[in-house]
Amino acid sequence: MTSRFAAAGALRAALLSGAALAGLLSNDAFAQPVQSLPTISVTASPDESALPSGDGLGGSGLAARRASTSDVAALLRGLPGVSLYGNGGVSSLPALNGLGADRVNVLVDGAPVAPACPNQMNPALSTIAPTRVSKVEVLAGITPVSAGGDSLSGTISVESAPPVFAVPGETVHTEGSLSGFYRSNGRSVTGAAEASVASDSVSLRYNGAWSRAENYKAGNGQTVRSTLFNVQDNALTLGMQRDGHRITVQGGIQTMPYQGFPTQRMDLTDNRSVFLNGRYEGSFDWGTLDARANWRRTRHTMNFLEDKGGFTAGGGMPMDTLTTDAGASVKATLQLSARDTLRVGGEFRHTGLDDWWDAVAGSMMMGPLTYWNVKDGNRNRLGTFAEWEAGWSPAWTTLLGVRNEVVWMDTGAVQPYSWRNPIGMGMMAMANPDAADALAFNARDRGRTDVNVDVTALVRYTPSDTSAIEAGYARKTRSPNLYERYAWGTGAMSSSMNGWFGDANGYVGNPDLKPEIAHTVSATLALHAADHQAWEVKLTPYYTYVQDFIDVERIGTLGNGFVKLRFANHDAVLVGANLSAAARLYADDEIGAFRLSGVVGWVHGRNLDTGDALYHMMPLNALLTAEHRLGGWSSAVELQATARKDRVEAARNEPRTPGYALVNLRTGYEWGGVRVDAGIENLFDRHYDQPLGGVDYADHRAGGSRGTVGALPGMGRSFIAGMTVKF
Ligand SMILES: [Cu+2]
Repeated sequence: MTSRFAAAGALRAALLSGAALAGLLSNDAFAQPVQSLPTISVTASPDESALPSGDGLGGSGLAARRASTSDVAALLRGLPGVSLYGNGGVSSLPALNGLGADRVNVLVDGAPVAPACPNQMNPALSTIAPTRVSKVEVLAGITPVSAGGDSLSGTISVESAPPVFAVPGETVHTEGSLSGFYRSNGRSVTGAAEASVASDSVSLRYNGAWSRAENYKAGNGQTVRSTLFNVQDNALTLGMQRDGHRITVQGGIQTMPYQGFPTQRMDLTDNRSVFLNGRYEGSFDWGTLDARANWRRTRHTMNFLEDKGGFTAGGGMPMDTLTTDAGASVKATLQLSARDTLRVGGEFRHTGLDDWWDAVAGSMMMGPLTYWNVKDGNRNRLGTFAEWEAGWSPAWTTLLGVRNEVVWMDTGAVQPYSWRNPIGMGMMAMANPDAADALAFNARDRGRTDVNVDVTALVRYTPSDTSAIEAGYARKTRSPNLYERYAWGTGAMSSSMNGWFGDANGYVGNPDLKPEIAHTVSATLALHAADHQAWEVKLTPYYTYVQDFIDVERIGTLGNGFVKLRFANHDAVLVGANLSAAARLYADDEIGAFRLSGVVGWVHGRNLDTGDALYHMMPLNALLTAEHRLGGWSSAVELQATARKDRVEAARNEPRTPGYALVNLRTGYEWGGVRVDAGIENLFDRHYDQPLGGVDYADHRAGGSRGTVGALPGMGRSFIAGMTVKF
């Protein structure tokens, strides 16, 4: 039931599964010599439509990522259309085709994870350790409605490994692995363990991972403050199967004692997340059924780590959130005829959010009451879809889908630190705009219901065994998140606590925000050798018009170049293209196989109302990779080049960044159950600023907050070593 779209995917997808997956995780991505990507014999995995599939770079580009990062989002680096907003060391926010954070539908084991922090310190991909990830799928641009709604720019789906079962003739199956990774810059250490025991019908697995790092050094030797982290991840997976039916139950606890946020005014000082997932997969005469349920509770605490002054003067500034995500989804795939496949499904998602800041004893500003940033916030979503895929002939396939999403949200009455205005007396008196803001907020009607409609239409034409064209249109809608609508304080301090943009500006919500609607037209032209191995080229231009794009308007300044912004709807346009190519240079049994691959990305975004650039548009960038493989030994040299960033969003005082080029080396060897990895990232210790890294707020503050803040420097040279033993 593999779709005819499977070769190039819904216009630009990169998929890692099976061997490639192993590749992602074990630096072995070109396991099939010279095959650029894990192909595409994707079984119609019941959870996702058969549509998504592979694209150029995947395997080789991702190889060794696991040894080089503790951040799941960073595993995606180098995939066409992917860029990353800088955040904490394990909490980058991925963007697809220039649209990031909430605008991407990020699913972890089929479930979205709502922001449980006003700075998105605990985004979806931070909730799973890289060593537990067994499958990563990226669908950018024209995304089938069956992949999800409430997003604009595509879907990133991360899955942990399915349960393993004993094969016929094996009474009890056991397997496991131990791995360790070390990265010299920031002295980062990761340890992970996995063990499974299974019969042919019941399976139990444990996964554990622990990772920590100190502050990293930039290329000029300077330590970049607030880049440390510490995270532990434990999960149990129970699987049961019989006669084409499978049930998986998974639960886990993630604890994060600290994570620094160089671009934020606050750091994460405790984050505990508990989750429980259940899944049923069944095969029937009529097709397949996939039902999932999920529950997650996250308790998150922020304050200042040592780099930002620690718990100074009476306890710093404690900030807390408690978030519950609960939901369920059902998808059915019906093979109506040899020509027609119908996918129908529905999902319900609930998020409950409390966000409060305890009073600080003795503080005039922060007391005597608890500040409620969001109280009893809730956001609910009911989605339904139908999608019809038809294979009219071997050359022509069409896909048509419609999705409805009803989103309703509300929040309770809030409270400022103090109702008095001004605060203090005499010469010390200070205006307290939060008191008036809270009164106005509590007096207004805050409940909102959005009825959203998404549409996807795609056609694929395969004129020969060396070419394919896909073209399509998608209308995708995202309703505002709870902070975009309900963060209410316009005070300098209260507003500067909200925002996930890494710019240290202040953000104020807007209950009257409308959902943003993206209309995207895109096409993918793919040319390749008949065997899919000798060479391939793929080009995907896209054009997106976003009606009511949630951008900002300035409502004040905070000093030192920082500004106060309110979320506001504007119309916007994004134009871009992704190009990927790969070629086998040489292959023989004696000296092995050589392969060259590259990916180039370009995007341009503009606010049509103000003429301003959109925020965090990645400048022209390219990743070139030369790889060699011989038996169990694989190596690569990467050249990562990024142009200077001149177009920046004036409204947010976004910093410009110079162009740069980095060289990375890696090699890995696998024999029997043992795998060894080594590498050097940023070989020449180049000093550079990350175009989407945000501002270097922690160093700015440590330097006395003088002048205006600069861009966050990237990591200097790092030596990498890793070892995995399977048993
Ligand atoms: Cu936070």
